[in-house]
Formats: sequence, structure tokens, C-alpha cells
Amino acid sequence: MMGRTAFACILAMALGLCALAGPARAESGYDLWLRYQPVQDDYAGANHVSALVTGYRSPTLDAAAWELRRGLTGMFGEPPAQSSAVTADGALVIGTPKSAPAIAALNLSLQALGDEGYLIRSVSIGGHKATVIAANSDIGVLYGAFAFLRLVQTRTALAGLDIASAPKTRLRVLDHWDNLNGTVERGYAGASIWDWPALPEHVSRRITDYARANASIGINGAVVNNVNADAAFLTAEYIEKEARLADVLRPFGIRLYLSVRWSAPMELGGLKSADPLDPKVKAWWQAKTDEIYRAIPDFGGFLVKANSEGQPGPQDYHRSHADGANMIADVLAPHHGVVMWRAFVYANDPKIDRATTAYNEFVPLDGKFRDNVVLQVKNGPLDFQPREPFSPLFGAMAHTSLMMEFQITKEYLGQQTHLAYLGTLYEEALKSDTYEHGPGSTVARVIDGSLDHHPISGIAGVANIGNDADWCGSIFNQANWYVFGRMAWDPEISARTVADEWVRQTFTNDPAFVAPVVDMMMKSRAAVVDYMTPLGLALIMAHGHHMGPGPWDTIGPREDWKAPYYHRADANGIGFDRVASGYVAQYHSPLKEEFAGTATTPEDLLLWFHHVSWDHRMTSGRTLWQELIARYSHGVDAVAEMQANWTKLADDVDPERYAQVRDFLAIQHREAIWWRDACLAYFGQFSKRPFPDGYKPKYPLSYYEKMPFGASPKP
Ligand code: GCW
Repeated sequence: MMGRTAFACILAMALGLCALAGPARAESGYDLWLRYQPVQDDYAGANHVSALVTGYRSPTLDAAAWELRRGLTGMFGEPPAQSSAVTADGALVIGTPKSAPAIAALNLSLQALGDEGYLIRSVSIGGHKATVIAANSDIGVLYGAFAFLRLVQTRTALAGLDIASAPKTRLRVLDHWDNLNGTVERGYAGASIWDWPALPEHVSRRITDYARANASIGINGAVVNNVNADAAFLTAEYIEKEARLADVLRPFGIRLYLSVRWSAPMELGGLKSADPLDPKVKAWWQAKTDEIYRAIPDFGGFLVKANSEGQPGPQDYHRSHADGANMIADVLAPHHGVVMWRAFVYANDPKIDRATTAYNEFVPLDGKFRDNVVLQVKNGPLDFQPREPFSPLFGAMAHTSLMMEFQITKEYLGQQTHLAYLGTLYEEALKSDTYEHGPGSTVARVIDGSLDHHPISGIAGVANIGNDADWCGSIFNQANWYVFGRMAWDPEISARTVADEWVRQTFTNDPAFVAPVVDMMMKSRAAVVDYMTPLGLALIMAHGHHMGPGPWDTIGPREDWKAPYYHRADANGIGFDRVASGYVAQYHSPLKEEFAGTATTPEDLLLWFHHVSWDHRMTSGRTLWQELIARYSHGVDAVAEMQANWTKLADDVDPERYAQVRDFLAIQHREAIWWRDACLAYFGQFSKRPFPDGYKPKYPLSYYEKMPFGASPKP
């Protein structure tokens, strides 16, 4: 009898898919990590699935069965038989005890799985070997189906399976900074995927594929509009459009949320104020919220950016963030909705260290928020920099739910083209120890709620998704969407594990490809840190668009929007003295003692915490000036190494994706040199120390300063 693998290959060859010789079929990247390519190796799992056994139907269970059929057919060449009972070895039985009698009969202990977890187990049913994907809820079954397909795609043996998995956080949300007009703030992957003019009548297939991708990694919420919110998203016309979207997302377990503009009661309701303690204001929000829930019964809630970067908020009426958040929370509570209130605030006062402001504003409010309020805190105290220490708010608010806000879109890390795997950045932040209750009080445990028993736990990621063929502007940017979801589900999973499974699903299981590519990903973000902001530098990107170097930039209207405010380079040295600013004191011991001295501060963050002399001796034996040159140069060299490694892998990737990565690495290399040379030319005018041979920037500083947007230096 012909083995499944051979059969799959013959079928695939007939379809022109099998690449026994010559380059693989070109791929645009649209399929993301859900490619389900024919299994052509001698994978032992190949003979394991003969039939798909389902029970009662629901939209979510149908989605699970559809995905399994699609995946297994793609990989094994023939669809599994559809059945309602196990009659032979190799059946895959999916459902809940309620939906599938075959699962009820197994009497599995599912309690620990909660509402969203799943179990995948090898069992025997009526003397036949079978695999069950069981859960307490339909969505758990869908998550389990995707997990099973991941096992096959990563070539995990399917015998003797016993996997139980449940998410550690409750809100696993993508924040889309998408505007009404189809643009995306800080988006580098084309226009918004939401086609508002076509709604409510039409929703494209792309939205279903978006929902599938999210469900495959456990994302269960989408804030569909920008935090710099337009009140129009709350009009009856838009609520109808949003309701239609919510209908498409619902089977995939994704709740729709909206960013709201604080002054909406004035703009839409004609009120004279948006004072949270004004009963008319509350009545307006009450009516609006009820209207939304009539259209979207499982609506998730609101995300609010208030009194931040010019947005209106409760402080306009001398009310606190808690007054504002609680008013909205009270109108949402009867519907079980939540308020995600952003802690991204900073004062327009050059005498105050911007990094200290969120702590100063929010810590006094600890314990004053309703149970359905969760503060959404960026990983670092400034703004999604290539490297920041964790925000001291984590670990400082025992009585307030805190959720993480990561940026998936790479506003400050090379935007569309630079290869920067953010798994290592997320991991670094989540593993950081706050010492709130002594060692082991990690940020991961703050945001999964376990450290202080917060009522709400969660992670948000600012999406990097757009209408581009490959969704994210580049193939490697897809990894950042992927790792965000996987770490939201399990904040303790390692960046390397996730990179490995992403590479296997996105490209190939060939170890000769997987190992070097994972290695490249794991080093990639550190390379960006080095060629942009080594040693704890921050916010020295060009003004406004944040693409390219701008350490000289002083054109902003506020001191804390100018680069020298952050790097403080002068004849004596460089860096921000955050002992003097009061920032260091916001951490628990032993961190505040550690960060207080230059000798005990990690060198990777030295200039974040201290103003350091150009001649300060580093552990490498170099002076600070020499170390700065070495780090900038290391960043450039690391990109050159990625280029060289990628070139060796040409035969293992389809030509389209190979070429994109090759070309983008070339851009990254050119721009890394630009970063290095521009920054060293700029800082050199303060340090007045010599450049080692071969390290002097090619052009004078004025050349870099005058470079127009979109250009980068001639090689
Ligand atoms: O990172 C900065 C961005 C702004 C953004 C803001 C925020 C949505 O430059 O574009 O506005 O943060 O997070 O609110």
C-alpha cells in the first residue's frame, strides 16, 4: 500500500506543488504560519489521522473542523474522512463533553482548562487508537485544533500525546492604531485592513483570515481603532459597521473593543462638558454603551488614551484618571465590559524627567480603580524604545490590575524593513524582576495577575497588520505578531522556543535552515539596539516619523520632544542622570541600589541611568567613547552577518520570500551604517576623542543633519 507521504507527494506533484528539484513555489506570505505545506519528509505523524470525528455543530466548532480539514489535507494530500464515531485507528475526535458524545464518554478531567484551555491526548476508544482535542468550551476546541496543527507543522510525534494548555492571561488583545480614513498610525504594512466604506454590507475574506491567524495564537480581542480616537467610531452608523465586524470575529473567539475619545459626549452629544462627575456626561456614556451592547452583545469594552499627548481627559475638569476610568467602568459593568486605561502620560515640563511621570500620577491612585478597570502600561517608561528598563509601575500597584502594552509595529526599530525579532524584547521585559514581594516577582507575574491577585490580567500589542500581501510589511515582521500572541497566552514561554516553531511553520523543518535562522532572529533585536541606541540611549530618532537617526533634533515644540533632552551629551560625557531625577527611587530594592551606581548598573542601560564621562572605564577595558564606537560598529557587523547567513540559505526558501529578506537586509545594512556614522559624527563633536583607524564617519555631521526624509547616505 502506498504510504501517505508518497501519496501526498504524487498528488502535490500533480498539482505542481512538489519541489523535488528547482526552487520552491513563490509565496507572497499571505498564508502566514498557517501554510500547511505537503509533508515530504519521513514524519512519523503522517499516518496518524484517518478520520475527523465531530459532534454537534457551532460556528466555532465548524471553524475548528474546517481548519483541521484544510491543514491535514494540505499536509497529507487527502482529506480525513468525516465521521461521528470512532471506527478505526487514527481518528481525531474534537469537541466538548457537551458537543461530542465520544468525548463525554471519556470522562476527561477538564476543570483546570478553564474557559479557553484545551487538552490534546492520545487515547483508546473502542479498542482503536485515537487523539482527542477536548475543552470546556468551543473556543478551547478551536485553540486545541490550531495547537494540533502546530504539532504537525513542526513535526512533533503524534503518539502518546498528553498536552494540557490554558492561557495565563485573560485579555490578549491587539490594539490597531487604525484611523477612520484607512491610514494606520505607525503602520508600515499598507492601509488598514478594516474597509469602513464597504461595511456593514461587505466583509472581505481577509478579515476571516485575520481572525484565523489570531485564534491560532490565542489572541482574543481587537481594539479596531486608534487610541488617538475619532469620536465618529461611536456614531450609530459606525456601530452598525462594527457589529458586522464583530459577527465575523466572534466564531474565532475575538471580542471587539473600541478606543474612545474622551470628549465624545461633547462632539456627538452636544454636551458642554466631558466632566466625568457631571451626571449628564455619565448618562450619555450609559446610553451610548447600552446602544453598543444592543448591537454587539459580547462587546469587550473601551480603551482610553486620556490627557496624553494633547488628548482630552478628565484632568481637563480637574478630575483624576480614577474619576474618569471609574465613570466609564460603571456604565460598562452591567454588561461585563472592561476599561483599558492607558498609563502613557507625561508632563510638558522640562524640569521633570519624563520617565518618572506615569509612576507619579498613577501610584497615588492605586486601589482607587473599579474591578473592571485595567491600566495598560507600556513595557518601558518612555516609549517603545529598542531597549528600556521595565516601567517601575509594574510592581508598584498591588491593588490595581495592570496589563502590558507592547508595540508589535516597529515604530522605533527600523519600521518595515529592518529584521528585528521582538520576542527577545518581550522576554526581557516579562522576565524582569520587580522585587515587589522579593525575588521572583517578575513583570510576567504582575500582568498575569498571579503576583497580587489582580482581578484582570492581560497583554496588549500595537498591531503591525495592514493590507499588504504579507500582512506585516515583511515576512520577518510576521514573527512579531506570532510571538506576541504566544507570549500573551504564556508570558513565560521562551523567545527561542517561539522563534523555532515560527520558523518551522513559516519556512521549513530542515534543521540546516531552522538553526541559523533562529540564531539570526535571536540576535537581531540586539543588533538594532547597538546600531541605534546602545548602552541605554533612547529617543534619538529623527523627529516625528522616528525613522533614522536624529540625535541633533531640537525642532519639537516641547523640550521632552527633543533628542538632547534624552542623551544630554556634553563635553564631560553622555547620559541622563536618573538618580538625580528621582526615577531610580521608583524601583524596589535591590534594584534602586543597583541602578544608583555606575559600577552596579548593567552596562546595557548605563546611559539610561547615568551621565557618564567619555573616559569612564568599561568592563571591556575600553573607555566609554571607545565602547560607544565598538557597540555601534558591532550593530552594523551583526547585520552584515545576517546578510551573509541568509545568502547561504537561498536554496531552502521560495524565490519571492528569499528575495524580500535579502533586499530588506541590504536596506538594513545601509541604514545601520547611516545610524552608526551619523550618531558617532554627532557625539564626536562633544567627546572630542579620536576615532580608531577605520571608524571615522565617512561624511561630516552636517551631511547627516541635512539628509531629507526617505534618503540615506550614499555608500
Ligand atoms: O509611540 C508614540 C507614538 C504615537 C502614539 C503614542 C501613544 C498613538 O509616536 O504615534 O500615538 O506613542 O502610544 O499614544
